[in-house]
Amino acid sequence: MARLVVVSNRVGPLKDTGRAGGLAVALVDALTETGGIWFGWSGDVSPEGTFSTLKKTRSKSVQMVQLDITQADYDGFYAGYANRTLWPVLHYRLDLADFNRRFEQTYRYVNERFAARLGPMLQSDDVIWVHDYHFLTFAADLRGMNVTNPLAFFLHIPFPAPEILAALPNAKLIIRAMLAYDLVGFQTERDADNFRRFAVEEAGATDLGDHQVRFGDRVIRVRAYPIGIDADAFSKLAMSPDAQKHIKRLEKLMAGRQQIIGVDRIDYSKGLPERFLAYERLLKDYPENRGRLSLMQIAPPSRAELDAYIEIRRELEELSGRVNGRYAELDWTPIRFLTRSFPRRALAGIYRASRIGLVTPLRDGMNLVAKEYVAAQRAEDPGMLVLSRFAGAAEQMKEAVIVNPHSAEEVAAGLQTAITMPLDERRDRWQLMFDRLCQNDAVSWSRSVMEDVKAIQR
Ligand code: ADQ
Repeated sequence: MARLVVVSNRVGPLKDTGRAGGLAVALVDALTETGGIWFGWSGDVSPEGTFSTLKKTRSKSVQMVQLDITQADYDGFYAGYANRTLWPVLHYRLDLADFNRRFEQTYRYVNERFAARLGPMLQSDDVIWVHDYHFLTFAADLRGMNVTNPLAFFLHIPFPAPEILAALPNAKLIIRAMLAYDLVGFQTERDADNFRRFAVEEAGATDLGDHQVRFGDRVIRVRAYPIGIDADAFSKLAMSPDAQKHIKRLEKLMAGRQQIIGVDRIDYSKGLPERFLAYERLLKDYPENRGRLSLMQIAPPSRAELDAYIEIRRELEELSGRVNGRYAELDWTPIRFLTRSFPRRALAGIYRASRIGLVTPLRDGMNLVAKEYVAAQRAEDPGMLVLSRFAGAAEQMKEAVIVNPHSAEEVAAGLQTAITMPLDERRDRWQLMFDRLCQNDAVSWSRSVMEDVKAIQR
């Protein structure tokens, strides 16, 4: 069986530490099946950068290979082009994008350097699977080194409409470089469609139908592979003694009241200030919830060095202070805002103890929190998911209460629908979502990408 080589910005963990998410589990599973290499950035910055000695660790048939970058690479490639240019543009936020030629040059250079370091490790029948927006141009660099192996790519974040992407300088060149992959996978049909349209309308590709485009003499498969979670394992985790401990603690604290839960990295794509405003609106428009339904928002800071993130955190602290100041009672706090991370089993318990899962990104590739929340519920009395129409997950979780996160009124009304939903209806909706989660789990996701890339006629 052909070996698998996975390339992603951060690597591992190879062993399930209890913190690993569905993605790491699915990739380790795929790698273990065939044996292979997981290649990426070490997370370290050193003066030698991509010329440093490779850091290698092995667990059974899987080898982890990591590489440093320099401070200049970090600034231009990671903090620069990846997070200040591509992240906002791909999330439809042209207003936040920083277009800087140096960033783009460093990004292309770091992609080239990673390809140069991976090249010598490749065997002729390896299948290579590259992940996410850090490595859009990686395949073109490998092809430039005469690598002819099957190359698959998966984008974890959204792919915007061509009208948005056209604002990115050199978008055409970046997309043409992406057409050096054999398979380009997205979270949703809409994302795949947006890519196909840009490739055809702007980059000179031809649509062949049946999820394929032609570019030069190459045929590229472009389609949606919605990522899943390990639903069965997560559901069991929510019933584990450790999760029960958290459930008991929370139930004691809530003393018969109910809770809405939000869990997100602090990021402008997650719509957190809008969420706090919608909850405030709920207390105003539906006063029967005062003193009875609180909001717990768990949000570990991410990429804390970027100003945009510091600003959101400040805004959230201010908003929660305002809502709490206005509505808190002696024995009731409306918003609890926790800026820390939790082990997965604790999270599973927190989801299970919460009557509503509130997931309202302004844009999100998929959103695994929505799936984890549903997987963690009690079959006999499940909580309800209130989900943004702009999360990729909304394409598959139509039984959730779907809302427009930009409208505080609409989200408040959605919350009210969820909180008053009769048990029978909650059970029916939950069962449909849970069954679908189990059928489309993380392992079946990686298998379908692998099957498709291997089936490509070359
Ligand atoms: P993210 O933007 O990170 O992922 P998401 O899909 O919600 O978003 O995944 C977050 C993960 O981190 C979840 O597994 C969640 O449980 C965990 N997490 C969040 N806050 C936590 C906390 N405080 N403590 C512990 N764990 C926490 C990107 C894309 C998404 C896409 C995924 C996977 O932006 O759209 O769904 O990749 O492809």
